[in-house]
Amino acid sequence: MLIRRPDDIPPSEIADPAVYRARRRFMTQAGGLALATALPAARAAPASLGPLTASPLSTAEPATSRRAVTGYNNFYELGTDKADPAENAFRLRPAPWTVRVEGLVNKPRSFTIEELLKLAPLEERIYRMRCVEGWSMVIPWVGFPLASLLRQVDPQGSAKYVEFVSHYDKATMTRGVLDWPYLEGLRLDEARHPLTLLAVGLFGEVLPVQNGAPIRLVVPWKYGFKGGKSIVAIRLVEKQPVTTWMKAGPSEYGFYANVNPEVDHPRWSQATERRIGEFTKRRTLMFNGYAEQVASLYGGLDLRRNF
Ligand SMILES: Nc1nc2c(c(=O)[nH]1)N[C@H]1C(S)=C(S)[C@@H](COP(=O)(O)O)O[C@H]1N2
Ligand SMILES: [Mo]
Repeated sequence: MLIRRPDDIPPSEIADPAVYRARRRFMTQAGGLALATALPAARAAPASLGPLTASPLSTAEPATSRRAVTGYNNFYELGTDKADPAENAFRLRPAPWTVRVEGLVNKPRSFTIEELLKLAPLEERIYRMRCVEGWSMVIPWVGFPLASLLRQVDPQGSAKYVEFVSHYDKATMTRGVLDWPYLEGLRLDEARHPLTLLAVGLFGEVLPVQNGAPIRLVVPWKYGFKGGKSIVAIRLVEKQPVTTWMKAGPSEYGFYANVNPEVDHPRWSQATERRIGEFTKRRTLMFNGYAEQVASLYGGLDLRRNF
């Protein structure tokens, strides 16, 4: 195995060693590019291999423990208890992986994970996340804006919504419970919003399977369920998609699913939340604290009806 001498590495590439190791591990998992990155000819490494950019869009709040973030999950394909996804992680193989981007676009195509990582520099984005069930976390995601991917496929004028299809394999995953494959959706302007992330990692490391490896959606002003995991297809469509949770409970789960302390879920108050690791409840903030950036997307929309 070829190893670069320290003086082969431009200062711009020197990252936190943990981050660097994680990236190497990712590339190995993602299809054996590790060797290519070690070759001197590849010194001008693709942007996606550069150090993580710290994002001004990150919250300054302390991150939830890695243990909770990777051990307390909703990923029903891998079981319905919070501990199940971590335990059943071995059932999903995150490599090799491709994501089809199709529908109302001028340049439909499939992207391998390696290709996706080259689309934009990877950023660390520390986001508040809130589940409709009433718990919240602060998660240091690693990813790139979904907008960077959408630009590549050139959406047509008739495209108004984006549908996200998760991986499903009935031989190895939960049967029944929900309608599979798991589907999520966003309006095109929400999908293009700079806060909307495709995550490929957390805590500077490759995304664990239970968190949606190798690539998942993260939309911090919406309830956690909007963040489809282990995405295999992204479809640009004209009509508002019917998502998995809308099918499961149309009176409980709307298309928008914006965090809104003023509109309760029939079974859970949305006024307060329990931050995992804390004992006193917090007041839930409008749009999960991202109102300044996203409220303008919903001018004229009755958020009580469009929940
Ligand atoms: N494919 C898929 N994606 C999913 C889910 C799921 O069951 N399957 N659960 C959602 C819900 S309800 C939540 S709260 C978040 C949890 O993400 P996390 O486990 O990374 O915190 O994932 C969302 N994405
Ligand atoms: Mo959730």
